[in-house]
Amino acid sequence: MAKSLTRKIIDSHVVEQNEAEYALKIDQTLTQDATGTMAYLEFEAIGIDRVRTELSVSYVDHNTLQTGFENADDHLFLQDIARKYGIFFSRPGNGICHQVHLERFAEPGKTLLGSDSHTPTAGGIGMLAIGAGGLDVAAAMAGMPFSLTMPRIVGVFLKSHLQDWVSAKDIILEMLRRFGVKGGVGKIIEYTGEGVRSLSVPERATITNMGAELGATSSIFPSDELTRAFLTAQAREHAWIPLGPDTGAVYDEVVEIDLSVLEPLVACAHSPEAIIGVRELSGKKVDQVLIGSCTNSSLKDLMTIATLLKGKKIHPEISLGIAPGSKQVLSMLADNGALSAIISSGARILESACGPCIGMGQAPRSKGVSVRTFNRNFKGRSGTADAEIYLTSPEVAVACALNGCFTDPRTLGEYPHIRDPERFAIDDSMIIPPSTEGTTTQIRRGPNIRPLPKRGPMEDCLDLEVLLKLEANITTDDIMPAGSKILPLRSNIEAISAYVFSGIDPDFPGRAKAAGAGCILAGENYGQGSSREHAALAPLYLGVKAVFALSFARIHRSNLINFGIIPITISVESYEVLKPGQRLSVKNIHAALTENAPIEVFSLETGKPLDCAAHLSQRESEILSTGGLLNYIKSIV
Ligand code: MIC
Ligand code: SF4
Repeated sequence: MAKSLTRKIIDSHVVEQNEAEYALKIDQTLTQDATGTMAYLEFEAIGIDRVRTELSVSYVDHNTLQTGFENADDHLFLQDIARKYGIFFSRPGNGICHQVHLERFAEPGKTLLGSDSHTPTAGGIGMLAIGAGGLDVAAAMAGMPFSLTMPRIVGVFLKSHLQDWVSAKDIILEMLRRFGVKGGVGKIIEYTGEGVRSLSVPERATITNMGAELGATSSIFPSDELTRAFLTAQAREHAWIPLGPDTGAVYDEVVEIDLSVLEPLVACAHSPEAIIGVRELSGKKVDQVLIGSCTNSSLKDLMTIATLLKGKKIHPEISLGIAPGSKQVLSMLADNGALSAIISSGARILESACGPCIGMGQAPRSKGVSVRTFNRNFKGRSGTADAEIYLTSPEVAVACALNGCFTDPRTLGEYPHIRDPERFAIDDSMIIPPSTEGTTTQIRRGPNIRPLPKRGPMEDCLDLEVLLKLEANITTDDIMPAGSKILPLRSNIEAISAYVFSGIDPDFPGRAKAAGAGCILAGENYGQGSSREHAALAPLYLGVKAVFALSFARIHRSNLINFGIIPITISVESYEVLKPGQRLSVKNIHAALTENAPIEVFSLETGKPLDCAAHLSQRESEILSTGGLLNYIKSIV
């Protein structure tokens, strides 16, 4: 049978397969600092001397705003861990993990598991790259395969090519317009067709990056001559292999996008799926414009905006912030003079890091309107609860910065066609290679780096209070918010647990602790967004033992299982009758986990059964029985 590209990579990496799941060999891993400290505490707990992957990289890009000792201590801890266990360490200032990984490490045909939901960015180079919780990444670093339910493979056929002023961001916004934030759940999105040939690797990476917002397991492009040109320009031609789908490859679903009819689009506040054409917003006042993030901070993106800003000044009512994605991009802008055009326009230059994308500075004014080239605009994520965040391409963002209001970039005149250089400036001095004398390294652990919370084996019966009833599409930012105040607590579960659901219900932590054991009730797609396992670990610390939801987002569901919280699917009827404060009894858990018997859930108020099911694979049941993935790994090694 003619195979898709995804299928080829899966087939070449399958180490075990049963009806429900595929276990894949993982070639490379990446972590970032905000999820990395936990991932490495978990790796230490597994007790292996050295990573067993082909390549593992630890990046520092999220927690770079050092308002106290915590983040700097974390950076040192991560640097020591990398030295000890054979991991490359990308120092703070070197750039955003996904941008740097694409430039310096990603390889077509290989697999990558990263403790960040935007890991699929590397799919732009033809790699099967998947986001996961830190513990799954720790297990992969220990040489264990990564299991996933076989996703449906969607072939997206790109036809023709984009018009001037319409860019790669508009392709992924079009996908979000058509399919929404749940549209990619359980799917790998494979881009193919003649239109692929008009998109460079960084443009492809913008699209695969934001496949995370569709809820997709991964997104991928073929590896072709343009991939070869990119790798050659990065002095990594040796990593290139040609790789694409067979002619007539069979897909589970097929989508067609005619690139020539796309228009500049915008994702409106507060969801990446609230898409409209920029024309419809024309004239609406904008207060802030931010350019950067792992979605749109490549050299091409930044050269485009520098060319558009050259010789002009931004609107006096606009604050424009620019964070180049990597040190490579920033130093090339400095060397070729583009940085000076950006600075002269009135832009504020931020360091090469996630920065405002994760609420680390640049919070907009109250009720402000902020236009960003980022990938997420969940309410409150910017640091200003009542601000409206809009997601756009760099072209739209610059047009807004120049005019002070939403502006169709097609009014700006001639389009600057920027091409990638034949050779990028290569200087890996901010990446510390693994040391050969790792074992003697002493790990420096600051006082905020606290041991992992432990959980014993699964109980057979649980009495749980319904602590909170939530709507659909609850994000991990809702569950465990980020931002400059909370992010420095990522290495300290006890401290960070005080902020669980703080944007929705500040009393939640106190109520959960008082209840002793509790559960959360939610609508569809519970836990969409980030891979942060703190959204499972911190609720666990507060006594949450189960989550009842109409459906779950993939990474968060795995994180719940990894920490011994049972994800239970509930019917709409049962969801509707339940109220916060009611008590539930969950029975027969052992039989449900070991013999596939139905899990039994009763309302303690009415004595009536609820319509629930725990759809677990055998591996997931075994993990839950032992009380989580760490206990499970210890039970099998
Ligand atoms: C995000 O964009 O939400 C983050 C911050 O990069 C997260 C990871 C984290 O919470 O540390 C992600 O996307 O997984
Ligand atoms: Fe960083 Fe934002 Fe990308 Fe997350 S989405 S990795 S916070 S730049």
